[in-house]
Amino acid sequence: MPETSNVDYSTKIPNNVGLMDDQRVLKALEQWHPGYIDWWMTMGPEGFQTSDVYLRTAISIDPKGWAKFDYVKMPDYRWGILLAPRQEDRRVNFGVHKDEKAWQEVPGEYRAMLRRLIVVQGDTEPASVEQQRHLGKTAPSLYDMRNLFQVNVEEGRHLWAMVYLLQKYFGKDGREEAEGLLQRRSGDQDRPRMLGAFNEETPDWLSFFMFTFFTDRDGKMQLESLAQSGFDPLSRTCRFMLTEEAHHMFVGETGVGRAIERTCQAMREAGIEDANDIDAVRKLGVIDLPTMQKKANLHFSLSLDLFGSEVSTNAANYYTSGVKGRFQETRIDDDHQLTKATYPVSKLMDGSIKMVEEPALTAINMRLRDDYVNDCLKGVQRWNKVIEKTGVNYRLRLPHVAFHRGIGEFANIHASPTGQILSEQEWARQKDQWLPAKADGDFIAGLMAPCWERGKFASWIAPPRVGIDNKPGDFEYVKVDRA
Ligand code: BYC
Repeated sequence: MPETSNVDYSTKIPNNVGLMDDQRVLKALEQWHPGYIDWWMTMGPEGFQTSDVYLRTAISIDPKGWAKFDYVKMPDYRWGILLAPRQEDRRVNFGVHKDEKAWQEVPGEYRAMLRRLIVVQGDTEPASVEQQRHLGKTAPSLYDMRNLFQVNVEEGRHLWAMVYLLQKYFGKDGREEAEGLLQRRSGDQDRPRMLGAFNEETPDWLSFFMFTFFTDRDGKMQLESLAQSGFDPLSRTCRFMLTEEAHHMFVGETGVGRAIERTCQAMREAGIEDANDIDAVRKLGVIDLPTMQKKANLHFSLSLDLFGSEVSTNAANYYTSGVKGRFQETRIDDDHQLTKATYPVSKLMDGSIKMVEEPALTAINMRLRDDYVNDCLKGVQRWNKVIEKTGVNYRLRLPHVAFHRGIGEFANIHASPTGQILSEQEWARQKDQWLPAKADGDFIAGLMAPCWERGKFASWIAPPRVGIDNKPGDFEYVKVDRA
């Protein structure tokens, strides 16, 4: 079957890229498949591999009607290779090759660069599944459990997408990199995942929701930038992945939103006015808002690190080569070459934080990070609306970009959430007010009792407004295998 918008399920590996006619790549992927299943069985969702889960599977890549819902056991999920349709006459939209025909093969001079970007992108996908593998056991409802597993299988598919690119376009070293993606492990001392945030733990469901809100949103920004690529197969892959990424961020935003809603309701019912009266709020079996703020501080700052350094020659090279663009590149009104433009970058100068004009080319990461922060802000405002509606007097905020950073301009200083630079001692004294401390983690862990009865939700989270696929509230999203 040639390239089409419908997915060919006749091969072992569902695809819309005509794999039947590409026996070399089909064979390479079939050889990689057992290793992937092995990885999924050992590192994927623990304890639920034999449960029936109400999952969405892509059957076509058309914007409408590409999803089919049904019960599936996760190891039987039909992972596959799905690319957005080829646009006739697509061009390179930026850099020195601007207006040339988009590349259908990897240009020799950009091979190493492209391979590196694809491997980094690919590495994050299994990493997040590894980070989340214990969460099923403490799911606050069958609805949430199902959403977790949907996110997990889609991250698995995103790994397949990057592996396809490696196998098809990068020959022997592509195959080796594809193997490497199954060898590294999140948090492993000797073989860690490549980027910082993907070696952190996701110890509880609030972290999962924050992760899908903040870190999956980095995924969105990075995929948007790669979707601009002059290397057309990468662009098309990322465009399809973005449709799935949107659901992950929905899970995060509504997950945190529902936790906020439940906390505020419980406070109102108990007549608690002071959101900072943590002990009183915690006695209600809900998560106090200041602890949610700490979790947001943590996940936001870890996700900012994923943008690399504010000033980066790597990023400039990616851009000039036409390999990785800016967010919504084609909608920006400039020359798309940036040889003369500048961009304001926040930098540490003489012990204080200042905005400095830098060449726009080297400031590409900073610009993407700014776009990201704006996108996060909108979500935080929606959370604040939830609080506001209940009349509780508290507002969540994003911390300053210098707060708790491990990469870039602010990696070697300490700053408060308002951007005040602090000494080592001041930081040590105050950090537990700003980041989850052990006692906060212990409290949340204590709330994470499984709630698997149909239509029931754990004490700390409100039910969703609507079900998945419009199912009723008591729908059995996961048939938990209790044997
Ligand atoms: N941790 O010039 P620099 C997702 C390295 S998330 C460790 O500052 P550059 C998802 C960097 O590699 C999106 N190392 O940065 C979400 C470089 O090393 P080399 C994933 C880091 O290169 C949720 C050196 O520092 N996709 O999809 O401009 C669930 C100097 O780098 C880090 C991508 O990231 C870090 N945080 O940009 C599931 C897109 N930051 O080369 C999935 C592909 C930097 O000197 N990746 N370094 O050895 C990229 O575009 C770039 O690699 C980065 C870094 C944006 C990550």
